[in-house]
Parts: sequence; C-alpha cells; structure tokens
Amino acid sequence: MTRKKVLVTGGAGFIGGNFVQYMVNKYPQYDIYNLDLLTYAGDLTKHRDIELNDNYYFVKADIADRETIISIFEKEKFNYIIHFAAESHVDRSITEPEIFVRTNVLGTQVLLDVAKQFEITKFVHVSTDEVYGELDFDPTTFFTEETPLQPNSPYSASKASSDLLVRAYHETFGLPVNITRCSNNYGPFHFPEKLIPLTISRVLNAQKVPVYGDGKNIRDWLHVFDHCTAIDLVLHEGENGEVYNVGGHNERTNLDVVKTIISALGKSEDLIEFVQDRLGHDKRYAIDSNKLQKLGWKPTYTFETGIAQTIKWYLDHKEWWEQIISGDYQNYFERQYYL
Ligand code: NAD
Ligand code: TDX
Repeated sequence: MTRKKVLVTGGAGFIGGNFVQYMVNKYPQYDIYNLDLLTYAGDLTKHRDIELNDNYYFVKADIADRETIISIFEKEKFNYIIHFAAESHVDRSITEPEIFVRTNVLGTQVLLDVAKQFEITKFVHVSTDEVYGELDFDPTTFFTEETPLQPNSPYSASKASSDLLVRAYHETFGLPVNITRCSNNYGPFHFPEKLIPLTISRVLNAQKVPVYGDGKNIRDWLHVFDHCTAIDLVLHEGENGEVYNVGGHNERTNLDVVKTIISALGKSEDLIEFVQDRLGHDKRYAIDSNKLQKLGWKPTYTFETGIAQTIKWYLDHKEWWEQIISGDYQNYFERQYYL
C-alpha cells in the first residue's frame, strides 16, 4: 500500500498538537507533516515523544504566505489537509482583530487555492460552534448544522468567513471538503490563556482567578481526545461538502467549572475574582452532534472523567505550562486583566 501524506496546519498548537500525536501513533503507514508558524500559541516541546518518529515531519511556515506554501506543495504530494492553524483566542480578537482576518480568512484561502491546484483528496477545515452565535439559557435548544451563522466576535466572524470560503470552493470547484464545528475543547497542552488551564495554573500558584461578569455564561466542554477521534472519522468517512458538529453534551456555567477545579485542588473559593465582562460575551453554546454520531462517533469522556484527567496532567507537567506563563504571556496577562 502506498503511504499517504497528511498535512496538519497548526500542529504546534493545542488541538492540532494533540491531533498530530494521535495520528503519528495511530497511523504508522501515514507521513504526518506538521506545518506551523510557531506564533505565541505554537510550541514544539510538546512533541518530544514523537519528534524522532520516522513518520513525523515539521515545517515552519505561514499559511498566508502563498509563495512558500506553493513551494512546499511542489515538493510534497499531500493527500489530505487537516486545517487547524488559526488565531484562536476571543479576547485577543477584541483588542487585535486584524491578525485574525489575515490568518483565519486569507490564510485559509491560500490553502484552498493550493489544495485545488495540487488536487488533494480531502480538505478538513476545523471550525467552531462560535460561528452560530449564541443560544439563550433554554436547555432544550442546541446548535445544529442548519443553524444560521451569526458570529458575534471578530474571532468568530473570521472563522465564519473561512467556513464560507471552504463551502464556496466545494460548490464552485468541487473541492472535496468537510467542515467540523466543535464546542470548547480542554485537555493536555491547552494554552493557559483559556479558562480551564488558566484556572488550574493560577490556583496551583495561589493566584486570583478572573471570572467574567457573573460567571453564568455556559460552555459545552469536549475533551480534546474525543475531538481527535471525531476528525479522524470525518477525514476517512465524511461525505464531501458536509458540515459536522462535534460536541460533548457537557454544559457547565463558567463558575461551576472554576469551582470544580478549585475543589479538586483542595483550595478556597476566595480565589475567585469577578472582573469586568468580556465585550459581546456569548451567553451559551450547546451542540447537537447527532449527525456525527450517526457516522459512528462516540465521545469517551464525561466532563467529570475529563476534568480529573486534565487536572492530573497539569500537576504532572508543571514544567510545560510554567515555561509558557513565564515568558511574554506575563505582559499579555497584565494588559488583559489588571489583576
Ligand atoms: P491554538 O491557538 O492553540 O493553536 C493555533 C496554532 O496555529 C499555533 O500553533 C500557531 O502557531 C499556529 N498558527 C497561527 N497562525 C499561523 C499562521 N499564519 N501560519 C501557520 N500557523 C499558524 O488553537 P487551538 O485551540 O488548538 O485551535 C485549533 C483550531 O480549532 C482553530 O482553528 C480554532 O478556531 C478551532 N477551535 C478551537 C476550539 C478550542 O476550544 N480551543 C474550539 C473550537 C474550534
Ligand atoms: O479569564 C477568563 N475568565 C472567564 O470568565 C477567561 C479567559 C474566560 N472566561 C470565560 C469566557 C467564556 O465564557 O470562560 C468561558 C471560556 O472562555 P475561553 O476559554 O476564552 O473560551 P471561549 O471564548 O468560549 O472560546 C473557546 O472555545 C471556542 C476557544 O478559545 C475558541 O478558539 C473556540 O472556537
């Protein structure tokens, strides 16, 4: 059997990084190319266990740099592209929207063009439930693949724009694409600017945990491993042109999440500090993933098992997150929170 070449963009980040490790280990018959610009969110130390594997390669490149991307595709004949690379943090999109348009919209368009030019056999675009906007607090309502796109933040608007381009390349050029839209991920190697790793790292350092507004906003939490199995399934079984929602049915208020972590670490709730709300803060996300379940996907983690595994991972990997929060991150944190 001929070996397949798989290009993973953003494989030095949180979800892309977990996906690269999952694929390198699961498919020794595939060559996995991790293409990443190594922005503040990218880090290669997470790949120490696989970097010497015969089927793992790293390429440093900017997805928005057309010439470089074309030259990489001229050298390697990729079969599949799994596109994770993005600016991913909502708060940063509120203060610096421009880079979100450049990376998430223009970068995706460059990749679509080369995917078309070099006739790849599948392009999986990893998107987010945030493109659907927000739900109210009625627990019987969910985002389906038919929910209209109504993004509220510059981040989600840039992701929705990229989704529309992916759809258009399928409709216009017949490019074999899928779009996945998942809920909030958590798990190993999550960058500590996001709620769960921010809370774990700050509680472990006996520092205040900033909760936006009244803490009643709801997110639907999906363990990153379950997200990886979903993308693997869509890559191999997804019907071209289709969108698949990925979600865990694990809705929690932000305050519940923070209190669960504080209690698991045996610390006091006095660490909670309510701070000014995020601008345009979406109230609630909740995913209906029936379509993907019909394709054969089943999550393995509940929120309880997943959060316990994640807290243990952060306890066992202090050196990883300490190296991250000791650098440039400090300046970001002070600008963002004034705590
Ligand atoms: P992340 O911020 O942890 O990682 C992003 C990666 O992309 C980094 O390694 C970064 O260096 C790289 N990158 C940024 N700009 C680049 C460029 N111009 N060229 C090449 N590489 C570049 O993000 P994440 O949380 O792992 O999210 C991955 C994808 O999943 C994103 O597309 C995001 O929109 C989507 N998503 C994330 C979540 C979540 O909960 N984290 C939920 C839904 C969807
Ligand atoms: O300090 C904080 N305090 C707080 O209350 C931070 C960072 C967040 N929050 C709240 C805001 C959200 O309601 O916690 C919730 C989760 O926030 P984030 O971790 O920033 O995630 P969110 O904005 O929901 O977006 C995430 O999920 C969807 C990812 O960052 C996106 O990339 C993904 O598309």
